[in-house]
Amino acid sequence: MKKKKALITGITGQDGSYLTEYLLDKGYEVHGLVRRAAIEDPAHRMSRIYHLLDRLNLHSGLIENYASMYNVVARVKPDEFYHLAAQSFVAESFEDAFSTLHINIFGTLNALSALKELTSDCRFYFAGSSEMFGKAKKSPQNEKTPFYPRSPYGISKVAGFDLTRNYREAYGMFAVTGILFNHESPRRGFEFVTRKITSHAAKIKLGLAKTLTLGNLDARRDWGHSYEYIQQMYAMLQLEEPEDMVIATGETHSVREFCELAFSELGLNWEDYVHVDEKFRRPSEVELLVGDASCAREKLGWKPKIRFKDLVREMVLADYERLKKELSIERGII
Ligand code: NDP
Ligand code: GDR
Repeated sequence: MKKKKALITGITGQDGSYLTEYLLDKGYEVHGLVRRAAIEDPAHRMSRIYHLLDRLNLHSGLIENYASMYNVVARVKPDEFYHLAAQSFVAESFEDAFSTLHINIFGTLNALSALKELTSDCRFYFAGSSEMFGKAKKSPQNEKTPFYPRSPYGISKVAGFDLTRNYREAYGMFAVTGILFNHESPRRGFEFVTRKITSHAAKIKLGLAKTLTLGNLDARRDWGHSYEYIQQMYAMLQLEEPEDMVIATGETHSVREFCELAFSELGLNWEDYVHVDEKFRRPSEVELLVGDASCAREKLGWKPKIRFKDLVREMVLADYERLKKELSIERGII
């Protein structure tokens, strides 16, 4: 049987790397769109997929450039398109709203437009976000909750959601948005609060840092595991009918709780090390997110297996082991 072809943008990121492993295991031919700089420096800029490089087909390009997108889609003619690339850091979107809106909105429009022109039977997944709910009037949030984005990032994702729906309705394309709540892993970028906490806790334990400075400790998020979430992206594209869906655990925890747990895993008391600095606060904050994923539970059989405590433990122990190994190499022990 002919192999199915998947094209992934954002393949070098947290979700892209897990999704690639998952689809390769399923026998897919996997293609990825990456920035040229990544191809020039694979060990550093493609570290999350470095172990898979000989099984992948990479194409260089920028999502915000229509010619890049058109050429890649024309070359690959994918059966499934996972559009994960984005300027994904909310805090950065306040610093540079123009780039965030440009990359995220045009990236999505370019993908949809190229598919419509070249291969409109391809199934399209758009990485929507719980940040679209923002200052939600109701908790928990589900597919019917009105959007109230609180950052340029959130606004860009609402635009992507609307574009995806419009291409589905106007051109009959199988185009869906996964409204995913925060999901983390040992592959999470260091700028996000979970990884910032686990990497600093590990550094402090090993004597490589003395303190950790954060912003709003009271913010609450619904944190799940990336590896489980990417499986729902795939599942959404296998449904008979296209449908937008929330993926979440239904539990919410504060940044403070995350700190407490991460430090205590290493036998430390977080209050001895964590400081607050206003500079890490956002001009407009999303205080509380918690998802109602009953639709995904019914249609996809979604049920999170990795709970909050296990997620924190996995992340902090992975950082601790990684740093310990790096230290040993540096000191010539191994
Ligand atoms: P990451 O930040 O880990 O990855 C982002 C990816 O996008 C990277 O591969 C990056 O490439 C790529 N990228 C960024 N800008 C461009 C560009 N201009 N051209 C080409 N590629 C680009 O994000 P995640 O894996 O965590 O998230 C995946 C998607 O899901 C994102 O769209 C994010 O907004 C969304 N999302 C994430 C959630 C989460 O909790 N993780 C929750 C909800 C939505 P490079 O490596 O070169 O920088
Ligand atoms: P978020 O993730 O904005 O939810 O977006 P992030 O981890 O950056 O922030 C979560 C909450 O923690 C608070 N916070 C801090 N955040 C960071 N990064 N650094 C700090 O020092 C700090 N101190 C407190 C934040 O104010 C916020 O309330 C993530 C991204 O993956 C998006 O791409 C995705 O769409 C959403 O999750 C769902």
